[in-house]
Amino acid sequence: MKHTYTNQGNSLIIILIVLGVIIGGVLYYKGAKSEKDALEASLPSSFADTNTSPVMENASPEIGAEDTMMEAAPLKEFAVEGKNFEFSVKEIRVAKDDFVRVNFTSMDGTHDWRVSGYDVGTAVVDTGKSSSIDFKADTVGTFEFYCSVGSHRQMGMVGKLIVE
Ligand SMILES: [Cu+2]
Repeated sequence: MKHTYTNQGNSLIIILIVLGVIIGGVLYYKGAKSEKDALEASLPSSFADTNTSPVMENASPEIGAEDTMMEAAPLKEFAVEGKNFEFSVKEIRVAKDDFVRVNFTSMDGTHDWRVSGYDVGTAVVDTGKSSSIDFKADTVGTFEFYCSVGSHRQMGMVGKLIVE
């Protein structure tokens, strides 16, 4: 008799626990759903309509601005022209860890712009064509930049990249 009573007591506790879990689950689901609805309701002016409504692009310029990588370090940009057989810029000086962009244009002949010791360079371009290269100046030192076409380097198509 006592044994049976104990079992009934245990069953009641189990039923209460199961009910609690079910009720808790329903409440959690509703809560999550309303959070999701609230999130979606706050989005139309930014993410939700970005793909379908180009007009909205200017409405949310602040989105992602804080995450922009370009703000991490300054971008130092240089325009370099090449001809037979010299560069318009003989020396490029930057600070360590600067992001460097070289916009190279051939004014006459087929040339490129490469940095010895950095293993970076533009494409080889013909007269009137341009090519750009981006790199991070992460190694301090003085490096020779040069044109890798034919014997242009030996003929004087060189300069100095100084990272300090
Ligand atoms: Cu050249």
